[in-house]
Order: sequence, then C-alpha cells, then structure tokens
Amino acid sequence: MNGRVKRVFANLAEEVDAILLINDAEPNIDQSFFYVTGLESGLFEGCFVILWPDGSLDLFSSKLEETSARSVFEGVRIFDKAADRERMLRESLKGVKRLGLNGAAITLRSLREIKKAVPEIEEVDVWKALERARLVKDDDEIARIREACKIASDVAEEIPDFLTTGMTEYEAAAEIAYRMQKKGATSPSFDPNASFGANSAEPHHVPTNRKLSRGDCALFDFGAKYRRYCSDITRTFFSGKPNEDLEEMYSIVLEAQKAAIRMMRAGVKAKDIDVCARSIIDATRFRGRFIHSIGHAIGLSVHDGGRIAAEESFALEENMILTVEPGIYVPGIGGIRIEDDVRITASGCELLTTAPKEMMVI
Ligand SMILES: [Mn+2]
Repeated sequence: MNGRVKRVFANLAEEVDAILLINDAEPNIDQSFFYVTGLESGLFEGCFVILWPDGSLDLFSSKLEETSARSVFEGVRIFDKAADRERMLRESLKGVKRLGLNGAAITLRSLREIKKAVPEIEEVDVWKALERARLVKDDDEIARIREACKIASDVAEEIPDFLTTGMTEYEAAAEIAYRMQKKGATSPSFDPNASFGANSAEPHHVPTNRKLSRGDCALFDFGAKYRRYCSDITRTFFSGKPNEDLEEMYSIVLEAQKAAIRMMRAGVKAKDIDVCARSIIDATRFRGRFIHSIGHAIGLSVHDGGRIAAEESFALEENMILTVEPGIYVPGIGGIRIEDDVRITASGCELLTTAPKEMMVI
C-alpha cells in the first residue's frame, strides 16, 4: 500500500510532516482511510492512521476491529479507552509541526480531540491531494470496481424479467438490492432508486408506493459495492408503448450518451465531454432539460470527487473510472437517464457496465 501513500504526498500543494486520517462514528468515516490501508472489512469507528512522507503508515485501531486490522497490519496499535487514544495521538505525532488533515471528511469533534492532544500543531487541509490521488485507480481498485460494475450490470439486465405492472417502486428497489447481494455485492453502493412515470422527472427521487402502470417509463439508478468499491448504473424502460415525448427523449439521451463515450480517452478535458452531450440535447426541443452534470468519478465513494462538468478543467487520465449519465427531465411527464461506468484508457475507454441500453418496451 506504500504506493498509495506516496501518491498522496506526490499530489500535495504544500509540504507537511505527516498526514492524519481520523474516523468519527458511522457515517462519518473517511473513505481515504480505506484507500491508504486497503482494509476491506470492519467499520473502524474512531480509528486513525498516520501517513509519512517515506510512504509508510502507522495504524491505530479500536479493539472492535483488531482481527481485521491485524490480518493486514501486524504492527497495528490497539486502543481501548478515549484516554489511550489521546495518548497515542500525542506520542505518535511528537515532532510533527505541520499536520495534513482531510477537511472533506474530518468532523469538528475529531478536530477538537486532535487539538487537545497536540495543541501546538499547525493543521493543513490536504483534501485535494487525497482526491487527486484517488482519481486514478490502481490494478486492485480496478479489479474491485470491475466486479461491482458486473454485478450491477447483470441485475440491470434482469429488470425486464421481474418488472410487472402493479409493482411498487419500493418493491422494485428491494428486488434490485436483493439480487445484487445474491450475486456477491457487499451491499448496494447507495439506496436503489426506482422511479415510475412522472416521478422519474426528479433525478434523485426516493422510491414510494406508486405502482407501475402501462405507458409509464421506469427509471432505475443503483449500484453495487464490492469489497468497498462502488458501481453506479441507470437504465430506463417502458411499460407498454410510451408516448411520443418519452420515445423521443429516449433516443436523444441515448445518442448523447454514446457520443460522450466515443470521445472519452486520456488527454480529453472533462468539460468537453459535458459540452458534447449537452449540445446534442440542447439542439432539440428539450433544451435546458438536462439539469445535472454528465458524470463523476466512482471508487470508494459513489461520488468519488472529480465531476465531469462544464466548469471542470481537469483532463482525463488513464485508469480514471467515471460515470457517463446524460438525462432529460420533463416535470409532469417523466425523465430518461442512461448511465454507464467507463475506465479511461490511452486510446479510448473500456465500458464496465455492459447491460443493453437500446430502447426496451416491457
Ligand atoms: Mn451517477
């Protein structure tokens, strides 16, 4: 794992003597903690890790995760009470003047505990270096995301087999979660979204007891988590023949998504991908109805930093893994979104979610 710690230091904008990643209680757990340690199981509430510029790290774990921690780090130090933890923080940070912290994940409570243990330390926010390091995936991360994508994609392919009129949104969402775990997912990567009819016009709709009727579109946005790594896929189907608006929306979204994927390769600017898809949609009568950015990085989190949006100037690099998800949303009628996960390569990109996406009437 030293390679990952080195990557973090290599991405720093200013020097620090050490970096401390500290977890609070669930859900305030820093995913970068798992990036640098590679730990797969355990919650690691209250645990912390110190990263050193030479690529080494010191892990401090509560008793609750001792077995998991020891299986990876023989030298892990175990704390029991809060006083132990405070003493370990003080002793291990001796001599550190500038300490890097993850401003995007640390809680105020943890920060105050650190200040109490080492009051003289100067803190430096290194969240950007952590995000940049995590954007480009290594082989182990790619293998895990590939499996997470395969699980979600296989379930997406099964939706037409189990979706029936009269089924509620939450039943469909439950079925998706169940099938992903049956296929080996650790858990869903977020609560599955099933949106029927006009409900699909809201991109982040939460499943209700609305039943599927003929003529509805049915949008499903979900992902699997596999050994801590996430996938994210969206497919939209039709129950019975859709009205003309929905059918036209579908073909435009599909065209925009394919065009965006075609231009993805190392060196291309993220914003140009967004502009490409948006210009296709905005050239139609659905101008302005694509109301979010076209994608984001996935990894230990579903939104793993690095948005592909009009204001993002970063260039795509080999082994970034990103979603591509244009959509059109018309209040009162419905929404269409098609989302895939792709890995950037030198000459193009590899599609990791391969479920069919041509228009399908169930
Ligand atoms: Mn997404």
